[in-house]
Amino acid sequence: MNIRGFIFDLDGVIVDTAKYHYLAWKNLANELGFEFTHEQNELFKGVSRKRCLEILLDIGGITATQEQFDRWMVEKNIDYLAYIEKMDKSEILPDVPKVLDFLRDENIPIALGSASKNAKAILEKVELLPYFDALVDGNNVTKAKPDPEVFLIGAKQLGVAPEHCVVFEDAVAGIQAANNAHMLSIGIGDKKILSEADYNFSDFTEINIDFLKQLISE
Ligand code: B16
Ligand code: MG
Repeated sequence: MNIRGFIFDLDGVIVDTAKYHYLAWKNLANELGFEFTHEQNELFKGVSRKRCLEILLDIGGITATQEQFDRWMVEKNIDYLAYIEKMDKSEILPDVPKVLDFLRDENIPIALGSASKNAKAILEKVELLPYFDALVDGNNVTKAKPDPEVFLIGAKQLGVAPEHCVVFEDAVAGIQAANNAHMLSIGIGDKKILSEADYNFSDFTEINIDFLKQLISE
């Protein structure tokens, strides 16, 4: 399929940071006097921090001043970073290193395409940063997924045409962003939810080396 560049989302693909986002948002919701459930947390996956807070305040029926909004964004992130601080490589999702090692051995460039502004710190904590040739995260993009911007910048930084890139994503908006970028999209997670993906796998244990070889073969 002549794939020359691999782009990975972070949360839900490389590590499960959603559980820490959940705890930090829940702490904030409780402090503001309402509950925040696991089901509601699903709405937050792949969504920017600012948009998450807007949705959270909607759930709680709270109208915030700009000053409060900014303060709660900072508070949530400080709380979240305390969880991130304790992460180590045991939190890498199963068989992700298998895929990254294969790509490194084949000299295929690798990029991160994440909405998180904490992406670099997380990759450092789990000791995967050296694998990445390009990092595109919440600090570099102006338009959120499903806009293709994050992945197009990633492809550009890798020096690979979008048509020769593949994206691994766990969020519907992420799959749509990859499709909008004219890249091959691979859904990691529930096939029913990620039905717009070109290929679907529950996780990386289902992706074998033969499939990867097929992707990079001319
Ligand atoms: P931060 P991804 C996303 O990561 C998360 O899924 C989403 O829940 C979070 O709000 C967003 O990053 C921003 O994260 O607060 O660290 O900037 O899936 O795009 O890697
Ligand atoms: Mg994700």
